[in-house]
Amino acid sequence: MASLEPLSKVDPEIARVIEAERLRQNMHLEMIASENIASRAVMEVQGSVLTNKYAEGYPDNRYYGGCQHVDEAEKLAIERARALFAAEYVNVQPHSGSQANMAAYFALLKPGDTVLAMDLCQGGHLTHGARISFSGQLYNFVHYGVRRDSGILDYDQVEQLARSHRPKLIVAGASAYPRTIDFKAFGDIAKAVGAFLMVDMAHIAGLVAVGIHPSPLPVADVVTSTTHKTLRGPRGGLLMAKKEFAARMGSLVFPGIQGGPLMHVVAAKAVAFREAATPAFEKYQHQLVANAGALAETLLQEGFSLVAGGTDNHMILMDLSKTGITGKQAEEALGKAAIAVNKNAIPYDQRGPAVTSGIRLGTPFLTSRGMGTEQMRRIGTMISRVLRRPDDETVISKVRDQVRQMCKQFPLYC
Ligand code: DSN
Repeated sequence: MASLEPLSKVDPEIARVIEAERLRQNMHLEMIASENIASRAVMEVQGSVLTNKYAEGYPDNRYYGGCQHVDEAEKLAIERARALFAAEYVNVQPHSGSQANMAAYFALLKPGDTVLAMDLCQGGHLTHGARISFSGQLYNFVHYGVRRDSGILDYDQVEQLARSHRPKLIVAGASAYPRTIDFKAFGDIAKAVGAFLMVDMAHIAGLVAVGIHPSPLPVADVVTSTTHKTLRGPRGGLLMAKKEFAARMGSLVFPGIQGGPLMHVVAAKAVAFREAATPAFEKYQHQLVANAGALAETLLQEGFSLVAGGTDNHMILMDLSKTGITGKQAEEALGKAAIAVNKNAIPYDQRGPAVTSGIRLGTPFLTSRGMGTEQMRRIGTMISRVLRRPDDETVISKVRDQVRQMCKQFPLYC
């Protein structure tokens, strides 16, 4: 018989890990741009009996019996995502953003085909053709980047590379780009060279859902995303496409690259899409963008350089190349002050990815705790103090105390 004992009794070691991580999240300023706080409802679904169910296939067409209830959950998830993003075809089964991208590539390309995407070192994604990823090994990726003078996407370069390489697919979307992406410009270029256009909107999906960022859906053949970044759902992937790609995308996700869908996560995605259609979520998205703006303004006033001069979205990329400290040192010093960020390559970085000359900051997590622009200004000042004296334990300790005070005022789950 399956045990009804609580985790603390069955496995005290893992129970301790969870409690320690809960405390860490509660007592740190979590500023990783791709992280967020899932709602209690989303977590409740993930810890539900749906985790017990096998449901290979799609609603009303499964390889297992007893799927009537999980079918309903998946249909709800599909319908809600379709309404939220005005999508023609939706697949909620990809386990991750990487697998959504893999399914899209397999559906549109043959090994060796040429693809044009943003370089990881310029702010792109790992699965957009980095050599260490399956994508870079299977396909002939050509990369575009941002302009050296402005840090803004170089649409002229995209067009020129598209015309000279004639890619079968153009990929737009970024993991470290703080400005609005002109999806229409990408659409026009793709059309001009007869390429498919795929947009990976993982970072900005929440902003797109409420209309703060222009949607890629009207111009892209395929749109992929994760559901746990600004969208604030469970950790997972999402794939949307024009209806002519529906059958191919469906068979590539399952059985092409995945087996049974994680029905507890699929149902949690349905909950997240419902939450994302509420006025409260729209208000939250506006607040996280305002928060990023206030933080950027403070850091600029403190004399720091920001890639692309600031932000239009939820993230900031600090350029530390003229400060004498590396991204790695900055991440470590801020970590000691209980501020969690990630070192990140800046465009044209002279240092390697394990060191870098930048750090990436994001506001989704802190905004979900209820913090506003006033807190962001204070955090900007704290970050500045630490980065000016990264080896000064007294400064770090004082900032850590301030962080703790702020965290107590904005508990993780009130
Ligand atoms: N690893 C993700 C991020 O942190 O941005 C990219 O998908």
